[in-house]
Amino acid sequence: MNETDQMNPSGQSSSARLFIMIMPNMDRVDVLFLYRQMLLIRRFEEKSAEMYALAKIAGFLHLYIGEEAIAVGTIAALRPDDYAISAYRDHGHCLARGSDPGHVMAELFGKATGLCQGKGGSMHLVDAPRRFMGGYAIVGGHIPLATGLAFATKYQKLDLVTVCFFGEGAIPSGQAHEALNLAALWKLPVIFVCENNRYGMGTSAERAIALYADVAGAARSYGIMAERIDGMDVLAVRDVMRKVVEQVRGGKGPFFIEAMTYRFMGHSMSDPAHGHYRTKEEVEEHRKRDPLLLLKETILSTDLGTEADFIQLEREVGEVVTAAVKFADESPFPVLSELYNDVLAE
Ligand SMILES: Cc1ncc(C[n+]2csc(CCOP(=O)(O)OP(=O)(O)O)c2C)c(N)n1
Repeated sequence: MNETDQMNPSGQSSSARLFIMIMPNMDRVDVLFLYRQMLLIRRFEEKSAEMYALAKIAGFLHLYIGEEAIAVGTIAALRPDDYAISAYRDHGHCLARGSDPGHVMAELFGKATGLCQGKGGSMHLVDAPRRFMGGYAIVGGHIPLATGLAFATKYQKLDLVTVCFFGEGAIPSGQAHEALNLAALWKLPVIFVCENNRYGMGTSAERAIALYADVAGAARSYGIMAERIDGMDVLAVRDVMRKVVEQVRGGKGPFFIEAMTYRFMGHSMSDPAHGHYRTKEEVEEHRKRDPLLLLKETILSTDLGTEADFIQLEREVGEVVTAAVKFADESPFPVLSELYNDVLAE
């Protein structure tokens, strides 16, 4: 705020008021909440990487760092009873849906107190009470599940939407096309959110996907409405999603979002942040549009928050993540007989 700015009775500067008139969906509580959710995912995942290096977490660990704005912006537009489902890069979606960080960390540790009693691990988080219907490890394998969930809610005449998150690498797969076809044919209330981070493991989209220049074109070819958005800008994601959710809930059929993003880390913990398939310079270039940085700049420049707010949020989130690790570490491993529970054998 500059010296000539005047404060209005609500404590906002005139420049903040002007911005709010242009972007009526912004208020202090909202924007700080969005920032907190992204910060929680970021700090939780940084801590998971540390725990992986200490061998507290086994198996695969795929981090979502850099892509947080998509999960947070999208889920902010949902009702608590709507469904969400995602692939193996799922910690961010699950935390954004409101799952308890202690139970999520315990699941990564393979502990009995984990979201799935320690039997799912990082790639298979499920929190049914929060309508988070899972992380799935088979690329594109959950897209038909999302279509099925949407079919079930329509069949039961419920006014719910299902959001399905997946990477652009799923688009060339057969099941993605079958699912898009049925969703379009039956006008199902499903929103496909393609998180286009430009790489599938160590292969760039240009080298693997014929439609890489217009991934959303796959959906349009089935008559599904589609839009490409900036997946690094959480406010843009949330505002587009609010309109899309309203439209889909209103019975207009499915929608496809291609959210352009970038993963700052390697594909998984076994891949260095910038392997042989991309340069350090490219990663650094994208880091300039870090979603946390972008939102922080907006909040400060509109006087919706101060440096003190960010210090406070860091402290709060830091405590939550520390407590999550302590909970996971002190929890017991599942007993051996648990192996035979939750197993379907007919
Ligand atoms: C059907 C299938 N084929 C191959 C793999 C191995 N695989 C794991 S992740 C991955 C890349 C997927 O990239 P994308 O869908 O863009 O998601 P991202 O990892 O970039 O989030 C591949 C090929 C798999 N898990 N499932």
